[in-house]
Amino acid sequence: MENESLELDLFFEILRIRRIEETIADRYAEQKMRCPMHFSIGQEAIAVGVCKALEKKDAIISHHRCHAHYLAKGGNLNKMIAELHGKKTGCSFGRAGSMHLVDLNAGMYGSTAIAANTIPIGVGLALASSLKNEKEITTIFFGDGATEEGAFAESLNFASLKSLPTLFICENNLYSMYSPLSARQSKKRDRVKIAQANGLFASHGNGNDVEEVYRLTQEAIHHIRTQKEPAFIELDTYRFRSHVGPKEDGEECRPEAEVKAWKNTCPLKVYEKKLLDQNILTSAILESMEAKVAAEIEYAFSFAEESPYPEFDLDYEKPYAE
Ligand SMILES: Cc1ncc(C[n+]2csc(CCOP(=O)(O)OP(=O)(O)O)c2C)c(N)n1
Ligand SMILES: [Mg+2]
Repeated sequence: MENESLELDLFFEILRIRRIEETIADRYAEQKMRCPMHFSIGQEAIAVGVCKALEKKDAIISHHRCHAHYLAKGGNLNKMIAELHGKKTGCSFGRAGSMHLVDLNAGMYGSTAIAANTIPIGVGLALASSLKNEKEITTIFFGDGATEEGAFAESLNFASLKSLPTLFICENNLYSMYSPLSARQSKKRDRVKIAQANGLFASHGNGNDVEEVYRLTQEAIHHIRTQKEPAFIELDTYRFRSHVGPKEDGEECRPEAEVKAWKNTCPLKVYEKKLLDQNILTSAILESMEAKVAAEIEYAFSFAEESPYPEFDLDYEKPYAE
């Protein structure tokens, strides 16, 4: 959408991703989308702020919670909704589902469900672009839980050793499934320091503040381009739904007060208020944004429902992306 300012662009993207995921969550019970889903509701500002600072030719790679990354990078919404429906018109021809979104036209190189699995794959993409002397940056999105895997440490070391144009984005939502960070990592374990100790440029910020995310990403990209060193950013955030599935805080064992406090930092609501107070956003603009998104979502769902299922075959040699 053509907006009049960077702020409105950022706001629109957060709103769009929120409404798309809310619609998927609301319609999940219809059982037309049969794959497990991990929602990014509450965490959208990271995907939006990071991807806004990237160029179209830059690559991203994601993990099981990938809808927001795919959409923020410019992935095709119709193909995403069709993929969730298991339809032939999906971005992986209906053969993959929610955790394996890919859109090479948008530089979205895919996602997989194995924790930390895509971190070394992203470093491999950066190695390829470095060997070919291309200028693309590869951004790897992963969670706090993934930083406990050996692949994370190995990837930081290799990217740094080979000066690869890699941007590591850790979305710290405090939980790995149902386990809080305090039950999994020492209080003294500092992921920013781990990245620095491996030779990376590293920073830490508020992942629910889209302007801060955008600024930190721009700084990191500047560093990658000028110093030829990879970068790492840890961004604090919180998911508003259950680990998997559309439930609102259902069966989560998360303290009520904690959930409430984080909901007060909602990246959409807080930014909406800020922009309204600054007269950058008006209720008329908001209304037209909501209408535009609603029409886009309605079309995507009709497209998905009217699309055919793929023919049943077990030919695993076929590609999973165009
Ligand atoms: C190697 C591996 N171990 C365990 C799992 C089960 N699992 C699925 S999602 C997840 C949580 C990952 O947490 P985090 O990386 O913080 O991402 P978040 O879900 O919080 O976005 C786990 C442990 C897995 N998919 N892969
Ligand atoms: Mg997590």
